[in-house]
Amino acid sequence: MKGPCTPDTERYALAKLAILEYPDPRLRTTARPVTAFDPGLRQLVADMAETMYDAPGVGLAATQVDQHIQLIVVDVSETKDQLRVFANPQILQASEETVVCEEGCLSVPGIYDEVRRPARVRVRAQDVYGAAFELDCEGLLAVCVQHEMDHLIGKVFVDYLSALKQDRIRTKLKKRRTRETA
Ligand code: K2U
Ligand code: ZN
Repeated sequence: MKGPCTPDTERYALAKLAILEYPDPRLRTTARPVTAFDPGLRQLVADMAETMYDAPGVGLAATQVDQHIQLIVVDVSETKDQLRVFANPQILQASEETVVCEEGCLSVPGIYDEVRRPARVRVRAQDVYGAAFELDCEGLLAVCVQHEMDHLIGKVFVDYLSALKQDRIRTKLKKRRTRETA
């Protein structure tokens, strides 16, 4: 897959990575900053993008593939050819205005529920070469970036739901896993 962030000089064999499933405790890990902007990072980005597109999803955090560094990939485009890579993302500003969006998560398969988040965020991050940038996000991009950045601090969208709903989700996923492994 040759994405916008992959220069011609570097081509990668792609791998679909295993996605950790809630309530796996590794999803609660706080990611550490990215410091090595090297071919290894670009390989991980290529594999995360492949995994995200295959799922399919519009975002994926390194935490979800058991790599505990501050790295997320996002592509909310219709054409699925606008991959955005955020290393060491920080939210600089968030709007007072909020939106409620029905969210899902590749780590919580089959579960969808409403979460309220700031409608617009200004994000500062580094690209895959370490170059800093700032981006104003709104719409699905704003929701997705906030959802992915939550993963980097060990948060999953179900944490915003009631204790009762969280209990039901854990029971439902446990039953499904038991059925699948039976
Ligand atoms: O697991 C993930 O982190 C990928 C998430 C990203 C996301 C969650 C909520 C809202 C927007 C993005 C999703 O599983 S990707 C699947 C999806 C696709 C379109 C809209 C919502 C969710
Ligand atoms: Zn998620």
